[in-house]
Amino acid sequence: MSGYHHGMRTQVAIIGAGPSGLLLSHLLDAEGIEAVVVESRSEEYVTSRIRAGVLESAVVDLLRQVGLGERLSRQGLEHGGIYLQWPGERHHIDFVDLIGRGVWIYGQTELQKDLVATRRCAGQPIDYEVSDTAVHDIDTDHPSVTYIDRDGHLRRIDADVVVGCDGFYGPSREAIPGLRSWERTYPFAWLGVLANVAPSTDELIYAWHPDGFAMHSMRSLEVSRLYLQVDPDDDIANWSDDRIWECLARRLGHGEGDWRLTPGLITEKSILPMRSHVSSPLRHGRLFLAGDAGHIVPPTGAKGLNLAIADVALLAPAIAMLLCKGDGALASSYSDTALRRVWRCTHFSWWMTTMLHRYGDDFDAELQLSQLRWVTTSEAGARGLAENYAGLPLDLP
Ligand code: FAS
Ligand code: PHB
Repeated sequence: MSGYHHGMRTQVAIIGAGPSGLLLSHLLDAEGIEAVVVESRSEEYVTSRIRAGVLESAVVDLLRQVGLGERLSRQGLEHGGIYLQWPGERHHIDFVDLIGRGVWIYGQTELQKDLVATRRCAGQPIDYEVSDTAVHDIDTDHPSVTYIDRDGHLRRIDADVVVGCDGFYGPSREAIPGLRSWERTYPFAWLGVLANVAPSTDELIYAWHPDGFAMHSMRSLEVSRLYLQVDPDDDIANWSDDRIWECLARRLGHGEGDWRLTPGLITEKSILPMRSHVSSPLRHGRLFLAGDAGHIVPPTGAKGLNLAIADVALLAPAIAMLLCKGDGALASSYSDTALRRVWRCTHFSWWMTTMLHRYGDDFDAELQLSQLRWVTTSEAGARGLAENYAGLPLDLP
């Protein structure tokens, strides 16, 4: 390939500056490995998009171990469990009582800001607003990434390893020959809102309702994050703020007993699809996939972000062993090891999603209510939910 404005040489070329790409670059830096990150969107976009909100305790432990826990510990909210609800009943599942650990509420936007700041402090640039990103020669020990930078120059990065952290719509997954994929699209979507109002609950409420699922989450003691089940082809233009609050109040049990939902100023609202996707393998030659590039889960189990972090926590030492010691054992086992956790979290996310969302017929509804009664009254059932939700240990080398 000729005619490059600038060629660059590095050890690891990372496509994508989301949480997986930036955390991977941070973990590689700690291993003394140089990485370059290219990103198609702007810094402002990647640090402001509203996404996940829950971090597993093992993930928080990891972030603290690698120097990313200071603001999280100060601003994050430690939660000991969640509420499961259906009309007339609300039950607390106490994770700490059941399995000895809980979760943290810390918006993905906040983690993203921490990651961007850390990479800037390390003097490691991120090439934002690139286009036409492509991977090359992944079957050799000299893979490369080409792209057009924000000034319109054709650029090439020669590397020892390329990692696709480019999310569901990035190019890296398609570069893997013979890739196998599993896909499940659910017959509903989530309408998500961010509101400048103190949460009406101390911990997250997941509510089954005949009209559809609703959830009350939060980002802080001043900002609420709430979700409604809607039709997959619904349009946000159909949802006035009043209609949203009325629907949330009904489904979350406003007025049942002494509980009230306090409405407030909605600052963001959008509809996001509900689907599962798993790709295999997550490695071919010198190309690895991590995070949403390799898998997508419906957000009902709060697993997407946590899975992305688990992938790169596994991948960083594997790359270090490969490049620093010439030992490819962990690199060879990365895909199988990561996919075991991906399928566990995919199953749990499917389980939570199919238990809590209103679809199917009345027979399905009775099955869901029976499952909810069992999970909230059986210690074995509650422990199973707690273990999966609060996070399985990170099975790191
Ligand atoms: P990301 O998608 O975050 O990052 C990939 C990056 O690659 C992006 O910045 C993208 O711009 C970049 N990229 C793509 N193509 C590129 C190219 N050709 N060249 C260069 N860069 C490229 N998870 C939860 O746990 N709970 C939730 O409530 C939740 N809500 C979500 C809501 C939405 C709308 C979405 C889309 C996801 C949500 N998720 C949620 C999942 C989300 O948090 C992901 O799991 C998480 O962002 C995964 O991180 P990454 O793997 O880094 O992928
Ligand atoms: C969120 O706060 O955005 C959130 C929390 C838990 C979920 C999904 C989303 O299961």
